[in-house]
Amino acid sequence: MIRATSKGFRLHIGFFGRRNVGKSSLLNAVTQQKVSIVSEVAGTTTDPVEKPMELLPIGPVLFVDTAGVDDVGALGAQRIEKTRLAIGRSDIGVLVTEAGVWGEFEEQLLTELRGRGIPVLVALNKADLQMPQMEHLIRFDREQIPYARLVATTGEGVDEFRAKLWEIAPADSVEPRALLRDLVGTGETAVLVMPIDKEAPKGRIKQLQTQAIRELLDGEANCVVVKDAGLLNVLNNMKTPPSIVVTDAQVFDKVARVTPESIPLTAFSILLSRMKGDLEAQTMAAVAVERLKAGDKVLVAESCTHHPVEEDIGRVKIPRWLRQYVGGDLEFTTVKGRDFPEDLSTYKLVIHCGACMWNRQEMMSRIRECARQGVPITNYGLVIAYALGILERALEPFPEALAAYKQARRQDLGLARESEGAELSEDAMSLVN
Ligand SMILES: Nc1nc2c(ncn2[C@@H]2O[C@H](COP(=O)(O)OP(=O)(O)OP(=O)(O)O)[C@@H](O)[C@H]2O)c(=O)[nH]1
Ligand code: SF4
Ligand SMILES: [Mg+2]
Repeated sequence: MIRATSKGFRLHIGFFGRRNVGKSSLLNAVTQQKVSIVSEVAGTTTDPVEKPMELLPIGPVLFVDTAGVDDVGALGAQRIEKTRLAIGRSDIGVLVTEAGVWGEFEEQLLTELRGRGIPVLVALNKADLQMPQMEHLIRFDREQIPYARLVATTGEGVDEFRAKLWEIAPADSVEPRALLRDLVGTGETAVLVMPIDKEAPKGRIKQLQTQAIRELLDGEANCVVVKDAGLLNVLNNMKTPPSIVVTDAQVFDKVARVTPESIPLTAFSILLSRMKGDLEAQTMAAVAVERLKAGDKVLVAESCTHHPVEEDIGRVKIPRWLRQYVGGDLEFTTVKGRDFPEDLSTYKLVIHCGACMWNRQEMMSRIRECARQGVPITNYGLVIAYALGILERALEPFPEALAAYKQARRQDLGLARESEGAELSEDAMSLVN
């Protein structure tokens, strides 16, 4: 089945709670489908079960049913770990409990969800068997914790439950953060540079690039899509210069050379940092390259498990340039998908992919974790632009990030290296040659 909306653009709604409280029954009631297996045996759901659907009026959502947080044994511990990962990528957490029951597990889940800034909806299920306790309801009202009484097996209360989901949906999920629609006005034109290289998916263009085209068309803007080799010709033939040129970071240097300084230029991965992450924080982290010393550990993280190609950007090009820049060896660790070390304290820098497949909550949960452990986290495009000496130019469309970058440059110890600018550019060429 072809899904029109990739997972990364869907609002993630996770169902959490103890075993047997009716999480799967509730998912089935909300979706009106038999998505998840239901049984009276505790521990029926083991791995997270995902169900994408259109939930009006919210729009595209991804429901995630999980294993109970009170699971037991060695396998149970692994299941709980997967449930915890699902918490990290939820935009909304549904805390399912049996009406009248509230204990340590519910309290821990509530604390964890709130601690991560995830809006919570408490589902007081099995309300046909037991009434919710007044003291619990008073507490929810006092702390402004939304709740809904439900009987998942009959569907009672499901409409109210859906309405409450809509009420607590984060503003940027109802109106998703812009990729580039705010940068190109009605009737204006953006040029999108897409190298069709070995990494390009066969027979189609990347989801992110499709999203960019769609945003431009929705905003009554125009879009010219071109390969890097054809860019000069296209720019020369345009009577009115484009409002922006957006390129794949892999060809940033070529595109920067061809694009006149008067035309704003940035990269898809920088747009992604703004949309899915924290552009200011990730920009400041790019400057942390200056603090690296030989022997330091660097973590390279990719959100998906795409097959690495020869001269892969994260495994080959960025490590090669960084080693040259630092003038010694660095220890690189590469992780993919949901693998991410719990203890980051030994790393001096985390370089992340753009996370185009993820929702913002999941990327932000990594950014927050890095911040908590005091490790700077940047992304591929930002590091490449920095290496090439064109980060300042690439940030011009984003004044706040540009200001953060300038401040980081001023503060950073690495200013000593500024005099080596010529050498920097030469080293950086190895990134793209
Ligand atoms: N009476 C009543 N029974 C319910 C209700 N919701 C679920 N159940 C029953 O509770 C049992 C457990 O339901 P599940 O949906 O499998 O619960 P779960 O939380 O997904 O359980 P695990 O996957 O084992 O963690 C099943 O026998 C359901 O039929 C409800 O609202 N009322
Ligand atoms: S590695 Fe990251 S940026 Fe590249 S395709 Fe996968 S999720 Fe998207
Ligand atoms: Mg279940």
